[in-house]
Amino acid sequence: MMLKRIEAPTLQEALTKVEKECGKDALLVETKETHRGFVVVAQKPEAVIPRPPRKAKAAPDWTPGFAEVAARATEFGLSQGVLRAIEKALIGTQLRLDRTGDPAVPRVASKVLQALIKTTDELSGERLTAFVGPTGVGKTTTLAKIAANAIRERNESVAIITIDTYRMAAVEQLRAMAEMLNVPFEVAFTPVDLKRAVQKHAPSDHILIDTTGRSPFDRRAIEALRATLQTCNPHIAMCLSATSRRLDAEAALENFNTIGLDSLILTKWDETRLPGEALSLAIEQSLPLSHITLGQEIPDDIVSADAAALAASAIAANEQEMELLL
Ligand SMILES: Nc1nc2c(ncn2[C@@H]2O[C@H](COP(=O)(O)OP(=O)(O)OP(=O)(O)O)[C@@H](O)[C@H]2O)c(=O)[nH]1
Ligand SMILES: [Mg+2]
Repeated sequence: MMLKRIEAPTLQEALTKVEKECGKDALLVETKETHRGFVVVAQKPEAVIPRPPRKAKAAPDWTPGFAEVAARATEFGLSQGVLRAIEKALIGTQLRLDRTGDPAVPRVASKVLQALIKTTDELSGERLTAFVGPTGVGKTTTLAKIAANAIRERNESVAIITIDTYRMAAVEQLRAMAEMLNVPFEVAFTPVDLKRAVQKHAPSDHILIDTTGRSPFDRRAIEALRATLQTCNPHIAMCLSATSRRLDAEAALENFNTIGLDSLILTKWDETRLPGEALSLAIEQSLPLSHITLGQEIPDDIVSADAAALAASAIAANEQEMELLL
């Protein structure tokens, strides 16, 4: 705040000074009498940060039979757009939506949501995958989890390549992980290096490529990433933090999609109370989800995206309730 302290022997003189120094519309923050006269603390009007007008959020007018499901799913973060799509699908059925209390509504709503969530297990069959996304979303950690699980669960061979040479610490972070997993590790500084490294490890079941985190608004960096990855044409797995604000997540998906996204991994699911926001975005953008990551532990804190389980957690308050409904 730009405050000005003005002192004068009389209040009138102080106010005249305020007007002269801060203008006619100055705000008087404080006026007090002292043993020497008056002190006025004033604020220049242009220093006042205008508050955006608060838009009253209209309560969505759900059909009575759907309102309870909608309220619960909204608490999970599911968007109005997705909820409208579910409601629309229910209106076409024989369910009674004109009154509350039909126990079939959450069950059918969950099934509809399940159908809306596209999932893919392509990554487990993919030979060459690059992990892209904004800074710090968990690309490197997720890559390590996926590598470890391919080795542990399917006894497959993995090679790791990083093109994240932007920070040396990032190279060392991944080198340490590769050593821990006992898999070959390559650093590619140029597109030619990348091509060579991919050729060298062609016999591996999986080649996982780590990339530099980029601001979704740094179009040049994203374009450079696209051009580099084009040399080997990998499956592009986008990592998006489930904690991202909706508008930012939307921008991230839109801008990274210039690379051509094949699948989505929602990370940091454990760090948000509204995971439905990111889930809704995946649905709205028709991006298939491959994994959800739930913590920092490598390799345990990752699960394959399961549409039925995701829908159940979005619609039903708890599993017990879901069991009763099924
Ligand atoms: N709570 C939580 N933390 C995670 C998860 N995934 C990654 N992290 C943490 O997020 C931080 C950043 O992870 P990184 O894997 O380095 O992220 P990155 O996207 O590779 O980061 P840059 O390469 O710098 O862009 C680390 O502290 C990870 O342990 C997750 O699912 N949940
Ligand atoms: Mg990284």
